[in-house]
Amino acid sequence: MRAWILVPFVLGACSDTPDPVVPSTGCEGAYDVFSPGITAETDRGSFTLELVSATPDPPDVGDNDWVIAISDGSQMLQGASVILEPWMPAHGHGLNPPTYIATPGSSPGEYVIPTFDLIMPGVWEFRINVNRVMVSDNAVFTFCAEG
Ligand SMILES: [Cu+2]
Repeated sequence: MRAWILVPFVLGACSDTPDPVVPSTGCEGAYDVFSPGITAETDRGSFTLELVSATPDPPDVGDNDWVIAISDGSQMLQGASVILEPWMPAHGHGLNPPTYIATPGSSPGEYVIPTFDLIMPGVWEFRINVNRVMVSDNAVFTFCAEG
């Protein structure tokens, strides 16, 4: 009888114990190899994103500056809301601030992402939401910051 009473207590104690496994900060798993001009389609095929330039090249720990060009399949997409959310899937965290709202770039369809500071090495997802009038769609670039 006593053993059955103890079981929930033991399970509860386990779930409060910090995970002893240290998440990887290495370049493991699936990620894209950066080169200027690399493209990504949005999930529902509404838009194509081109990562025109990244400083540093390739993306790395510390301050990063990106320019993205977006088309809708027939023409460059102007006047869109473009928001970047860097996310580290292996660790379940992003950055602070979590999101970066792009401003229009120097040519039609170009968007400049405000400087974002990658806080640690490892594989990062760069989740980008594009919203234009009634169409909202998402694309992801995945790169490893070697540090
Ligand atoms: Cu992390």
